[in-house]
Amino acid sequence: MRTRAAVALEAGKPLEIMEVNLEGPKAGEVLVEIKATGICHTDEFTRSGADPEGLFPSILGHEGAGIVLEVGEGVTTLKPGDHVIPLYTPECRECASCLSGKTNLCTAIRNTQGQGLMPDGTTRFSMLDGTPIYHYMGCSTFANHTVMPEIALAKVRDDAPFDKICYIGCGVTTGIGAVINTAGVEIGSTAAVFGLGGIGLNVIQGLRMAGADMIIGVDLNDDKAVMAKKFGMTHFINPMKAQRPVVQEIVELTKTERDQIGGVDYSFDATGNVQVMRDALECSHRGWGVSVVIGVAPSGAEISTRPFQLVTGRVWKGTAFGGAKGRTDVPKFVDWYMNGKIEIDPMITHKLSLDEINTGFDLMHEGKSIRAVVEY
Ligand code: NAD
Ligand code: AHE
Ligand code: ZN
Repeated sequence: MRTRAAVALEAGKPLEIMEVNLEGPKAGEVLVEIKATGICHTDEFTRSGADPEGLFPSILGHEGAGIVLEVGEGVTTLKPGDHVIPLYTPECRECASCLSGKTNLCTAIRNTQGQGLMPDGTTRFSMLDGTPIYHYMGCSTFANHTVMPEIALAKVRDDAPFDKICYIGCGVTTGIGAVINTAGVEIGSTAAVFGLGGIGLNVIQGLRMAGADMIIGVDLNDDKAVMAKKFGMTHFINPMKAQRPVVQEIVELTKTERDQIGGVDYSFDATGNVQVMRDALECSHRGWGVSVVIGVAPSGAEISTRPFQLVTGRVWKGTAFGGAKGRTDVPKFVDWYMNGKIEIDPMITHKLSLDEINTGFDLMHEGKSIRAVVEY
């Protein structure tokens, strides 16, 4: 079949909207009509050329929602008409990682996924002249139709709006999951969140759900504080305007009469900046602070700190997709949204057509959007 897609032809160039060829689903695969997709900073990370795994030409996008149109041979858990959310972290329930019960990082198809290919080592997308187009994070939601492995689709209830629940495909689950699954934040905790964008706001939402007492937001853009306050941020620091280095600011803010050491119980990087990751670790409390890296850093970037920071009890962790097991947990997130337990609507600041998708990237760069969602 043919479908319309925004294709990343070269690193650093705007996406080009065009008709592409899409082959039907092979065994174990599913054809999905994408109804809506968010634009995550990770899409920009890859589009810009900063991603060591970036491939071109490719169809980016990994935060979608849609409807199953056709299933390939052997597919048993999905049927045409089912509503689904694509998973860049699949859940096969059979690999050593899934069976370990210790991680959400299913390894069943990670190798081919990282090479922009379907599990059989081929691509379903091509240009009209036959040039193959790579898949992206196993999803490619910047196409109106995509083919995905059955194990990389979460079946969700069919009364949930696509233009909102697409965000559960990455940002919402990553942010809330980082708090609940990865950090395991307890009621009454203190926390700092670096970067108040599409991920950081969901970390804040997760912290409020977990019952954190003090939620310190850090961003270079003052405008981001407005929404963060609505989601539960109690204090805001703009490091460019603060009197002291941000680590010191946070340590002072968290000192109490009884605790003269200071530092937050939990911190989260949602910027992808390695210096920020260091600050996030170092503002966490001596003896027990846990700092979670969420942001993805450009090719070649490395984190560093004095080992003393770890010797003295701080723990540095990372999270992908908020530690969520996609097929199991994503339908629950959708229920939480539909039942009013979590909020999504205010964070979707812009709705665009596929033809306007590059505007979504511009808005992100200008710091004007939280999530821009493309509706097909
Ligand atoms: P975003 O662009 O919406 O938000 C980033 C925010 O960070 C912005 O508000 C920006 O002003 C702020 N910021 C940038 N530099 C800063 C600095 N030095 N100090 C303080 N604030 C700073 O991006 P997003 O979609 O929220 O994504 C955030 C990061 O999370 C990206 O690196 C993205 O690739 C990553 N991410 C990771 C996962 C995962 O599973 N680990 C999932 C989704 C996104
Ligand atoms: N390709 C990058 C890594 C990017 C990365 O860490 N991706 C996250 C999801 S970000 C979603 O917005 C992830 O899931 N990582 C685990 C994995 O297996 O990719 C690089 O640096 O090579
Ligand atoms: Zn993402």
